[in-house]
Amino acid sequence: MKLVIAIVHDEDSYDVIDSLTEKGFQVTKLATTGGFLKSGNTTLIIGVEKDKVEEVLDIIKNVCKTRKTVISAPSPVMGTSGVFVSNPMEVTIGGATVFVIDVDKFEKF
Ligand code: 2BA
Repeated sequence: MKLVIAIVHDEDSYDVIDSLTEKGFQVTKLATTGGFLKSGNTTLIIGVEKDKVEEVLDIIKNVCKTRKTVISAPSPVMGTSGVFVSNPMEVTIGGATVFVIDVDKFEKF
């Protein structure tokens, strides 16, 4: 068995969950926060048999879109003069960041 951990955009999360559950996969949704943007995203955990991993990844790939966002990074000027100068920086987020890990043991009690 494998555990798929997929970090997706909040706006894609319900479509991904619907597509996965329609195909019979079980999903747990976690509300998470990206370390870089410090904004919300969604982490999905999906326990799945090894031979079904590609099907899960295809569903995630088909639903999740890349997005661009502009953030205000602090300018180096700030450190030397104390004056805040906004330094816009474009960041591309997702489609999805996915980890697939081995599961040693899976039980339901
Ligand atoms: P964030 O950490 O908020 O990152 C959002 C986006 O900002 C990233 O998109 C990436 O394009 C950019 N970014 C991240 N760190 C950066 C840096 N040090 N310098 C410049 N740009 C940077 P994605 O790569 O698509 O990642 C989306 C979210 O997936 C991340 O949100 C984070 O929550 C998660 N993630 C991505 N890679 C990860 C990893 N190796 N381990 C754990 N979580 C990860």
